[in-house]
Amino acid sequence: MKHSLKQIDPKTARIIEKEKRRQLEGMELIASENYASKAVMEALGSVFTNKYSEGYPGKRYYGGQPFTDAVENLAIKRAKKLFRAEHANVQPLSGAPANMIVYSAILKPRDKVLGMDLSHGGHLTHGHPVTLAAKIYNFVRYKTKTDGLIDYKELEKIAVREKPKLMLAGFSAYTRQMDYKRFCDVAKKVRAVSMFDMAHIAGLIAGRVIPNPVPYFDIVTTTTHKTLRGPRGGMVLCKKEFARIIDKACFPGFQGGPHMNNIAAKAVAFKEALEPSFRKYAKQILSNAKTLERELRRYGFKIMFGGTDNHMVLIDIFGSKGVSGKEAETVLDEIGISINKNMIPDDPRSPTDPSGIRIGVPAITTRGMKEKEIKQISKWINEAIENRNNKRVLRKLRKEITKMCRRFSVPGI
Ligand code: DSN
Repeated sequence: MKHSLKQIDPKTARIIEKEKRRQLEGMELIASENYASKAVMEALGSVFTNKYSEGYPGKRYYGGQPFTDAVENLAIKRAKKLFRAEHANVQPLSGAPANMIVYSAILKPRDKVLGMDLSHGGHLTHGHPVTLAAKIYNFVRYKTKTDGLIDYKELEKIAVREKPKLMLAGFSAYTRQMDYKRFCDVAKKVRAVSMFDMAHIAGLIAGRVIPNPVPYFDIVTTTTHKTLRGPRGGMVLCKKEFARIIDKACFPGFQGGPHMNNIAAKAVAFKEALEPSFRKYAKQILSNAKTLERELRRYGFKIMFGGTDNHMVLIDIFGSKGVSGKEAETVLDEIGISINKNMIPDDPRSPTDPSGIRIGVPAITTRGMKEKEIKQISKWINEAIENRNNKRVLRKLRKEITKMCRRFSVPGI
C-alpha cells in the first residue's frame, strides 16, 4: 500500500524537495520570514488537522473535544505568560484576519480609524484603499517626519481633528522604536480604542529586547510566524474588558472552525519563545540588524528612518544606487539572496517598482549567522548591485553564497 507523499504524489513531493533545497542553499533576507522548528512543524502536521472545533474551550459546537480544549488552553496560557496579556485569542488564521476581527469588534461601517501611511512603514491591512477594510471603514493617516521618527505632534493634531474611534499603531517596514505611552495618551485624550499590530516585532518583544506594548494598548494583534518563529497564524491579545467582543468577533463573527493543528503549533512556538535561548536569539537579531545597517551605509546605501532599532532596514536604493526596488530584487534573486522591493516614505515611484528594498535578518539569525557573516553578506549585496549587468560576477557570487549557506543548517529541515 502506498503511504508516503513521494509514493502517493511524486509531483508535489518533488516540488517540496526543490523548495527545501532553495531554503537550504539560499540567503533568506525577507524581513517577515523565518524557519519554524521541527517541533513546530510536527505539531502543524499532526492529527489535529482532522478536527473541527467551532467555539471555544468548554463551549464547542461539535463533540469529541477533550484534546482540542487541552491544546487551545495550553496555547492561551503560554501566550498570556509570554506577553503578560490579560486575554488571548489564538484562533485568528493570520495577521490580516486578526486585524479584521478587531475592526469588526470595535467599529461600525464608516467609523474612523487613524493608522500609519503604508509608504511610511504601515501595512496594507491598516486601511490601504485596495483592502476590504478600507471599503467598510474610514481610514485617515499619520506619517513620519524627515528624521524618520513618527511625528507625534502631527499625530495628536490629526487625532483631535478627526476623532477616530480606533487608533492603530504598528508597521511592516518601519524600523524605529515607537513611544507607546505617547501614542496611547493621544488615544485616551480623544477617547479612541488603542490598537497595536506587533506582527513584525513579536519575537523581539517575546525575547525582551524591545519593550512590550501589551500593558499600554487596549488591543494587540500579531502573526505567530515572522520573528516569533511559530507556524503561520495570528493572535489577538487584549485587556479583559475587550475579551468578550473580540472572541465573538473572531467566532462566529469572522471565522469558522479554528485550525487546531495550527493552534497546537502555536503552543509549541510559545513554549520555545519562553526559553532563555530565545532571548539570546532576539538579542542576536538586533545586533545583526545593526551590523547590516552600518555595513550597508558604508557601501553608500541610503538607510531610511535614520537607522534601525529592530530586525530590518529599509533602503532607498533608487536614491542611492540608481537601481529600482524591483531591479534590485531581481538581481539579488539571481545570486540566491531573497529580499523584497518596498515603498519608501512618499515614494514617487509605483508600488510594483518602488524606490526601496527591505532587508531583514530573523531567518539567517535562526541559522546561526552573526556579525562576521552579515559583513560578508553586505559586501555581496553591494557587489551584486554594482555589477548587476555582469553575469560572470553574478554567477561567482551565487556560488559563494551557496557555499556559505551550506555551512549553516536550517533547524526545521
Ligand atoms: N507579508 C508580511 C510582510 O512581509 O511584512 C506582512 O503582511
